[in-house]
Formats: sequence, C-alpha cells, structure tokens
Amino acid sequence: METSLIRNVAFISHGGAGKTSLIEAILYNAGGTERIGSVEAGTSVMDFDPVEIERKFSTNAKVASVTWNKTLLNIVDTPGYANFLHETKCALAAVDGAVVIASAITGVKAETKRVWSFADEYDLSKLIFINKMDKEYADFYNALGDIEKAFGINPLPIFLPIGSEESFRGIIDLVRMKALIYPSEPTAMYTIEEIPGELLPEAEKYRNKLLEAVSETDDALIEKYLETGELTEEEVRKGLREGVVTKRFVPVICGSAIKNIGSKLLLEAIIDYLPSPMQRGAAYAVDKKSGEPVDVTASDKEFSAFVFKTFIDPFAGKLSLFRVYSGSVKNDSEVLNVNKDEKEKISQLFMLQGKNFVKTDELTAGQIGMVTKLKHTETFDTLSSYFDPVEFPPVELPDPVIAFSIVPKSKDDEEKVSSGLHRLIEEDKGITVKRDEQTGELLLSGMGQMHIEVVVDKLQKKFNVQVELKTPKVPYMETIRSTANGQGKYKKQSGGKGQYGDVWLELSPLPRGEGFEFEDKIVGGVVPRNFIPAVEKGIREASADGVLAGYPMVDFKATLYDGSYHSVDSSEMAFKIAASMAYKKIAMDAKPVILEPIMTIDVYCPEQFVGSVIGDLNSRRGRINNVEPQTNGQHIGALVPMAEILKYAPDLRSMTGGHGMFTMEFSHYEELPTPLAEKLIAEKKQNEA
Ligand SMILES: Nc1nc2c(ncn2[C@@H]2O[C@H](COP(=O)(O)OP(=O)(O)OP(=O)(O)O)[C@@H](O)[C@H]2O)c(=O)[nH]1
Ligand SMILES: [Mg+2]
Repeated sequence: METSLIRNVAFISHGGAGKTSLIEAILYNAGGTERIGSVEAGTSVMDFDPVEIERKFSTNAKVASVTWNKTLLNIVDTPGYANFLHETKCALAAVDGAVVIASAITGVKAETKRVWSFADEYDLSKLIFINKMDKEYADFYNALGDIEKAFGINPLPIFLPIGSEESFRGIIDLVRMKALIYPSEPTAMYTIEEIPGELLPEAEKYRNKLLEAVSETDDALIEKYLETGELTEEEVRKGLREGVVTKRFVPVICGSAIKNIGSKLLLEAIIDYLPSPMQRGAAYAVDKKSGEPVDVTASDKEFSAFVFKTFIDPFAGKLSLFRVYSGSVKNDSEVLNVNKDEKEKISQLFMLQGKNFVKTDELTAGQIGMVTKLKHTETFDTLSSYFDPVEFPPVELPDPVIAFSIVPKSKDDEEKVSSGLHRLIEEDKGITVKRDEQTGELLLSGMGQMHIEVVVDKLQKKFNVQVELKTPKVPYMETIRSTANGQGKYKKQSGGKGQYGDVWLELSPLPRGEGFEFEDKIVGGVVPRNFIPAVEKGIREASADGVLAGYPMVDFKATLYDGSYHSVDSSEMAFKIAASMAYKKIAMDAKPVILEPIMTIDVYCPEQFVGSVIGDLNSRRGRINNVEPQTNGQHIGALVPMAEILKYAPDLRSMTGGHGMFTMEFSHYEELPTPLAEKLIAEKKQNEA
C-alpha cells in the first residue's frame, strides 16, 4: 500500500454527537456494508460489544478500514462519554488527523474540549463536522459560534446547510459554489443545482472568507486573489490541503449522519485535506540500543509498530490493534516486542471493519491492522524488527478517580472474577485492580462510576461472572500540623545476644503533596552510617499506618539528629524498631490530623436545574467556584470532598430528569473537619475492638 494513499483519522467528540452513526454512513457509502448500521437498533458494526449494544454508546476504540478513490481510509471510532476518554486518547496515538464532531443542537460540550486538547497534544490536523442538522432545534450558526468560542479558533465552513430540522435537504458546496440537493431516502446521491437565490448572500460571504483564508497559504495565491478576487477550484483545494496539514485553520462541514447527508462529503474531505502518514512527519521514539531519541518516518525500511488497543475475545483470545510506523510485516513472520524483549510470532494479520476482520497478507508503513494471539504483547508495546529496534512512548493517561470493592455473588466464583478482571485490564488501560492489604478487599478503580459499572457488565457478559459492587472506600490520609521531637529507644540486653537502638527524631510538616522526606543530621557517628537506612525504613514502615486511624501518613519530614549505639548489640533491626517507636510517640505530639481527598467537579445542566444542583452541592460540603452559561444550559464548577460525592451519578440524574452530566477529577487533599475526623477515628476503634 502506497503510504501517500493512506489516511488515518479518529472521530472524536462528546458522547452521543454521532461519531459511530457517521462512521456507519461512511462505511455504507464506500461500499463496506450493505445497510447503514444503527446504534439505536443495535445493528452497528462499530458498536458491537454486547455492553455497547445494550447501552447504545461506545466504550472502546475501534477501527474501520475502507477504500475510496484508491485511498485507504482507517477510521478510528472513539467513545465520547467522560468516563471513557482515556480510550479516546489511546486511539489518537495511532492516527494522523482528527474529525471533531459537534452537534447542531448542543454545540460543543466539555468532553469535546477535552478530546480537542488531546488532539492538540498529538499535534493533529483537524476537520469539524456539525452533525444532526435534521434534528429539532438544529442551528448551524449557533454551533459555529460555539466552536469559535470553545476552541478559540476561526472556524472555516467549506459547506453550508440548506434548510434545517425537518426541512434540512441539502448542502451548499463553497468550493464549487453549487447546491447539493439530497433525496428523502438516505442514499448520499445528491443532485447538483444552482444555489437558491435567498441563500446566495450568505454563501458569498462565507466563500469570500474561504478564499481569503486559503490564499494566505501561498504567496502566488494571495497575489492572484488580491488581483482578481477569485481562485480556481483546484487552487482552493490545494490551499485548503496546505492550511489543514500545517494546522493553519480548521474547515467545517455539516450534515446528518442519520439522513446520510454530508457523510460522503466528509469522506472526500478527509482524503483531500487531511495529511497522509508521509505528510504527518516523523514519529518520536527511542533507539533501544543507544537510548537516544530517534525520528521514525514512513520511509524507514525497518519494521516498527505501536500497539494502541487490545481486545480480549472469549473465543478468539487476544486481539492486538496496531499502527505500523515504518517498514512492513507479513504473515508467518517473527518480530521483536521491544518493551518485553521477547519474540512474537505473527501468524495471521487482519484489517478491520468494526466487528468484521478481513485477512490480509501484509501491513505496510502507515497502515492500521490487527494480529491475534500474541503471547507477551500488551497495549502500548512496540513491535519492531530485530535490526535497530525502536520503542514508542506509552500514552499518558489520567489516574483512576474512583474505586469500588468487588465481591463475587457466589463464593466459588472468586477465581473466575480475578481471572476475568485481569483479562479486562488488558483491554482497558483505565482500570486497575488491587487487593487492599489492610482489608483484603478486591478494589476495582476506574474513571468514574459509569466506567466501573460497564466493566462489571463486561465481566458478566463476556466471562459469565456475577459480582456485586460495594461503596468505594475513601482513601483518607494522615499528616501532622506542627513540629515535635523525641526519642525512641529499643533495648534488650538480658541474656543471649542483646538488642540496642536509640534515636532522636524531629517530625515536621511539609507542604501538601510533598510526601515523605528523611534527613540525616547525625554528626560524629553517634548513629553509625550503616544503621541510618534502617532508621529511615523504620519510619516509612510505621507511617504507612498513621497514628490516628491507621491511614498512611504523608507530607512530613523526619530528621534524625541524635542517638546512641552499642558496639555489639546494635543491629539494623534494633534501629528500625527504635525509629518506629520514636515515630509513633512523636507523631502523636505533632498535632496529627486526617486528610480527605477533594474532587474538582464540573456539572452541566439546563438553566432550570441550576438552583437545585448548587443547593445539593452545598449540602455535600461543596464549594462552588464558578457558574457560567453554555450554549445549552449552565456549567457549574465546584470542589467537593470525595466522601460526599461517591454516588453522585444517580442523584444528578434524578435531580435533572436525566439532563445533567458531570465530570470529576481528583484535585487535592485537605484536612477533614474535626467532628468528622472524630467520627472516623471512633469508627475505626470500634472496628478494631
Ligand atoms: N436526528 C439525528 N440523530 C442522530 C444523528 N446522528 C446520530 N444520531 C443519534 O444520536 C444518538 C447517538 O449517536 P451515536 O452515533 O451513538 O453517537 P456517538 O458520538 O458515537 O456517541 P458515543 O459513542 O457515546 O460517544 C443515536 O441515537 C443516533 O441515532 C443525526 O444526524 N440526526
Ligand atoms: Mg459511538
């Protein structure tokens, strides 16, 4: 496959804007499917996971490859709901451009801003598609204004809608200055007509804007435009391509996925304007042998590829989706997993159309494909030829924000739960599973409540195990508020080998988030050098269970400033115990307090619910930071203690009749108010008794 004839593009936006539906329409238009798959009816080839079919939204990144006009288009569908955006970020690591979908009704939502910033992190060229022009309350120009405000750009329409809502029937092509009129059936077969007279002034206004923008991409074009006030179709297309590839501007297309209006124009715009892997430029990697950074380009001979997604199929096993950055890979070959330094056998390669796999013999530079049954490979690993291996950096993901304890419904299922979860971890880089050492609970952490619920649902649907979720535990911590010092002495010198350790410590507070620091201020060897690491270890271990309620103590400094030893009886163990005794005593004198995690929450809801949402946040000890109007209601930004907001999703849903949504992220730790701290300590004591 010639690399200049490949386009790799991710569709990104807030949840429900129509990414999956648009891809279904494109697949159909390009002859990839016989019918337009529907998310609503559960017939989408992209949203094929049983969980997605039931919930009617995407939870995984997925790939559809189609060929159009000799160009191979690899489209990556991504989730849009806040709890699944880590998956979207992984997908963006595999593409060269992004199509940002906005809604003609709700415009740009918070998640669209987030995924836009992800695309910027990868320095991707973009196109914008304003979808749902057929739906009630659709307003193209409102959405355009929203885009301008939200992204701080000057969006450049290359198509304008003809009619809207029920009367949406066509599109003005500003490059050809023609009207494209669609039949009422969703066929994408338009007729080309003259622009209706009443729309001509608007069309001319945007045509001039377009000509001005594209002429600025080239000196020759600007000269011609200034002289004649016109450019040929060829020149406009060339300028558009130049402007998109160099990220000078973002063209805007409009349409309706459901009515199949505009989706073919989008397909052509992707091919015409977004960069090929060649034009995208070099990818950054590290040379495995020298450890030096290297640029990998599609013209490099040696094979290198990045695994950006893994699926675990209960029957087919592990499916690894990867993007080839250089060279090529064939069936029945061997490659190196650079991260694991292990050999991997490539037996059968595939190209993807959502749930359908198509066998292929070879994948070359720039292509996106899949291989099954790799033994050692995980998401974010690099596959490479043995000669001059390179390693691509992993995608940086946010940390999980919420944890639930999971309990198998049947005791016999414990084994199945843990193996099922470990397979899901391979699929989803946003979850972690760990056993809490203190309580023995199995904790599942993820990006939000909905994310965790989806994981549990997958566990049931894919691996047939039923579990219950229990209220997450709040990860409280402890710290000290003042400086104190004192002695810890461990002495056992009666009969046999004795023990002797003696330390004087000072504990002092550190700023929030600084963790633990140890300083050795011993002079004259009163505590011998070789025992000092044991002193530090003793404090570290003891402070893992804080003195108030057993939560880890953080943000403090321990200074070892005095002590004594015995030439025969002193040992590392004795000093470790002495340090731990000193810590426990001194920490109690240093005004210990409990810290609680505080979350940043962004709530979006229609105007009429603002009062009750704010009232409710206040009752959860929340602090409102800002209330701002959005296109479609209000945005409320607040800080709320995690303990008060563990089960917010169902409450917000009922408060706003399903119209509210929120994103939440860990912000920082703060002191827990005294009455609550006392309650927590009392509970802890009672549990221990
Ligand atoms: N009227 C109308 N409805 C649409 C259009 N596009 C999508 N929808 C509907 O909007 C809903 C969401 O569409 P999806 O394609 O699942 O949206 P998405 O962006 O993939 O959503 P996530 O996967 O959750 O991020 C579905 O019920 C679609 O039928 C459109 O152009 N017009
Ligand atoms: Mg979707």
